[in-house]
Amino acid sequence: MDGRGFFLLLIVFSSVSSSFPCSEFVSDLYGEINCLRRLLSQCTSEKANRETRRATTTLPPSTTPLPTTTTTFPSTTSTTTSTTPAPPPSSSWNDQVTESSDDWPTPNSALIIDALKYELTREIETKIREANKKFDEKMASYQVQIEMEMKKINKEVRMIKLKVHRRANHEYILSDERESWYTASEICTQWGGHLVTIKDSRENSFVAGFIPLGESAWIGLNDIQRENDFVNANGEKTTYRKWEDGQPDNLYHNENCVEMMGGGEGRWRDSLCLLTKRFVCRRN
Ligand SMILES: [Ca+2]
Repeated sequence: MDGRGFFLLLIVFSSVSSSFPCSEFVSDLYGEINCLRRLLSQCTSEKANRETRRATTTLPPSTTPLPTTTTTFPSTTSTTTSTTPAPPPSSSWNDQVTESSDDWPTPNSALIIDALKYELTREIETKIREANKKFDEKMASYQVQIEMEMKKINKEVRMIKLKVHRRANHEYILSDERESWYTASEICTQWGGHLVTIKDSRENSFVAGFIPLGESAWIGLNDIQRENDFVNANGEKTTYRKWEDGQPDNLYHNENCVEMMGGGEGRWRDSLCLLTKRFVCRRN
């Protein structure tokens, strides 16, 4: 008997007896309480059974007549006859279980989820590799830039520490580092001047005085743009020259920068611009 049947039975019983269940115990409070407890226990048990059946299977539409129940109050025993619905055929049972499991992953949906996870993982890993590669390239680029800036700063610091020679409102320095003519020209510009322009014999002797004997240094004169058309690094036009005998010879057709020999008269030679030598800067 289900809960609904039981309650209908109570209603029928009440209407027939025209009195509240267990009303016979009005004068026996202990007996009435026991009677009501039994009724409550039956209701609770029926409700639990009904919920259990609903959770495990779906009952077919009920065409079964209400069970026939006979209960005698206030008897301590009750006789209950119920008609239990026959279980569905095994094939129908399996179908119902399958249908009730639609919300759960089937083997196919599990495979799809695994495939999606695999693709997503691969895509994320690819993105991470690309990001790491870009980061490494950026870092390498920054490192090269930093090293170049550090070299530049170190050169400037060394230039600042050099002894400054003064003459006729000009300042001269002789580098202690050796550089190509091109790099020497850039460093002199950073210092605020140019590779020295020699305008006359007095200036030539002054500069030759602080270049050690046996060494040489780049000056600003060059014919890089046009062969044998010598100009100065600062663009100033000069006519004074102090060549060694046989110079400029443009040896191997590739000597376009001028160096001054140290000590003595400070004679000049044309030389390969890419050779590294000390150099003299001048600024106003
Ligand atoms: Ca030349």
